Amino acid sequence: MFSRTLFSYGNHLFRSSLPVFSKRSLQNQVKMADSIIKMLNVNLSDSDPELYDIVKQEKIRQRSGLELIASENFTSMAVLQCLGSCLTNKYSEGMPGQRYYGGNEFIDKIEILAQKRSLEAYGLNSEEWGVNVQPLSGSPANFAVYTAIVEPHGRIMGLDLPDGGHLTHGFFTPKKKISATSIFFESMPYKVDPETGLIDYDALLKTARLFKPKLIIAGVSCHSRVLDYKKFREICDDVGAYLMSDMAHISGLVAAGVTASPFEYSDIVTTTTHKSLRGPRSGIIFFRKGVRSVDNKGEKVMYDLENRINQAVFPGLQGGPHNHQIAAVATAMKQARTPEFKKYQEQIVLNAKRLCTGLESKGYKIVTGGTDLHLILVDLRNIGLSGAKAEYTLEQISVACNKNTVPGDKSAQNPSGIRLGTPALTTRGLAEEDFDQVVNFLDRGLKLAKEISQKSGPLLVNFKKVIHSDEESQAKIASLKKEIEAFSNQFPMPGHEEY
Ligand code: DSN
Repeated sequence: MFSRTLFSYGNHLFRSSLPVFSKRSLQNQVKMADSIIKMLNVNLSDSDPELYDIVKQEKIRQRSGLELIASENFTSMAVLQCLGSCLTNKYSEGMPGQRYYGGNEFIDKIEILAQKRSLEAYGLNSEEWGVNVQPLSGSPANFAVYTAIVEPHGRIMGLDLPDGGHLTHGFFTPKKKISATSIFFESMPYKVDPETGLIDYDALLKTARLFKPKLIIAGVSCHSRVLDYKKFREICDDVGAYLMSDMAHISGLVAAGVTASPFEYSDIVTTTTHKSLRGPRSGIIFFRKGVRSVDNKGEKVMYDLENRINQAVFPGLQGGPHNHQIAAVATAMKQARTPEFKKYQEQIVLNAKRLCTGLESKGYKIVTGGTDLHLILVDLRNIGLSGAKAEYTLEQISVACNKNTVPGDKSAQNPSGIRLGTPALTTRGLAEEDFDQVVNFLDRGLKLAKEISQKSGPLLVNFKKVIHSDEESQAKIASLKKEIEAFSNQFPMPGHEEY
């Protein structure tokens, strides 16, 4: 159409103001454009068979194995469609209505929808809470909060990583500052009681009074009990700190109302959106608005978190938001308000409890003696197996989980436990009786690991050698893997059939 319009004009003056194209060169250009578009419209399977094949193998792995990593899930077709949409093409630095790029009419609508639905999913009133849906994931969300409200080298307290906290909550070792939180801020960990595995709130209060942090984090990466947010609030008030709750692991359970909500007591709540919430990989920051406190003169002290947090995300730490992720968050938050989602979250907890009692009945020790949530932490010290050997053996039989420190562990490099979570398999429709079978597989896998460990001795490197060379061990692994894959393949998975 472009070429026809241009060549239909006979007016010399008009033509002289345009670049001069010959008919042939325009036809060539159109041809070239056609061939570029053709190339860009080729399916992955044809344009890059090598990569397509790897993606397909990953899909088969996800489907034929037992996915017990507590932080993973299988997201919906609607989320996958947002992630694979044209929204990935757009730059939109800034906030809705105040962008540094043109062409954001629809992107604004999407971000506003994601904000509105995020507040609704947690029953929040927009007078009291604001939300930023632009963080690329949980770690950037947490770092944006610290950047916003804690000055460089200001003080932060979070649960120690070996005790179940997250890296971004400030992890460092005597030899090295590991997390950027501990490099750019001063972090002081609090701990769980090594006997009970429960958070030691009295010790936290004592340390907080001495350390006087600007921010205390109530959040975990591996802890199976409900946090006492009220107690955290009291401790924060005692020392004048902000309370940030990182609900990444439990944000689906919170949205469904099947566990305690951190919102009542927190100043700030961060979350990822891909764990129990079952959305895309992304991050969100909720922050309080309105009155923070009343001073001794009776004057209201207002929260001033909104601009600080928004500016810490952009331009402080990030560039253009990932609009495909934000759209996917919007649709995941819509799903989170359905009755099916509530049932799903209830089933996650029922399944975790069944997994826990099943393993206990076979002699495994569960840290804290149980679970209220979506995960359990198995302490393998009483069976004499390291977390790494357990994880590696289970991986060989198509069971995915992760090695994890247990309270009292000296080294995060050589942890004594494994963390098991139920959100992903619950998405595939497994119910309690199916978890009895999962327990059976886990028990057989761990017994096999113990057997191999007796042949290999303590070192992981020798253990791996035995797994891959000892014929008897290999035969047992192959047979168990086959059984597990046959079991797992019975259950459906959401998403594209093709990949
Ligand atoms: N890596 C996540 C987890 O597995 O808990 C937390 O970010």
